Amino acid sequence: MEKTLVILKPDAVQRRLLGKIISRFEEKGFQIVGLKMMQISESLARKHYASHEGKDFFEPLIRYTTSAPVIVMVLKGKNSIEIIRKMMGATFGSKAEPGTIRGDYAVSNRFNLIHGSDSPASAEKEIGIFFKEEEVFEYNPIDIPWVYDTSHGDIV
Ligand code: 3AN
Repeated sequence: MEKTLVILKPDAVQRRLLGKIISRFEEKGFQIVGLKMMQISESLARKHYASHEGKDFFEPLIRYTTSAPVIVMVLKGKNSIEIIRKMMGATFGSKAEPGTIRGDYAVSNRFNLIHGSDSPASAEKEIGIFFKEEEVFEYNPIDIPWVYDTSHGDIV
């Protein structure tokens, strides 16, 4: 079971798309183990997007990310990082396939609604940046034996 960080960016909040986007993850079978609203500070945004520092889109990206409140979530599930990246779609709304979150709800090459960790190492780092240990919960959802086949000891 893998954990990943998802950010519903300022445009998702402003456009009242939170329920629709969160529902997709719940309906798919992922478990929400952390969730809060916050306004990302400039220093936090710079830390989160440090790998893009110096690129021409970096400053606009920082302004966008810090412009209004966001929802940050920790989602848990088998292969959650890869599956959630697929559900998000390509980086640009204009290029993302229909059926994906960005493909269905975004057209912009900057306002792309959502962030999801891109590797286990990034997920661990990003969860640590945005959540205190006590803000990430351990609980057993009652439907797990129907979301996965757990009848043989492993999770399939
Ligand atoms: P993704 O969010 O799909 O993982 P990343 O991590 O490569 O994309 O980029 C982080 C953010 O930086 C993207 N969400 C997007 O807003 C912005 N970004 C990435 N590449 C570009 C680009 N070539 N032009 C403009 N903005 C970009």
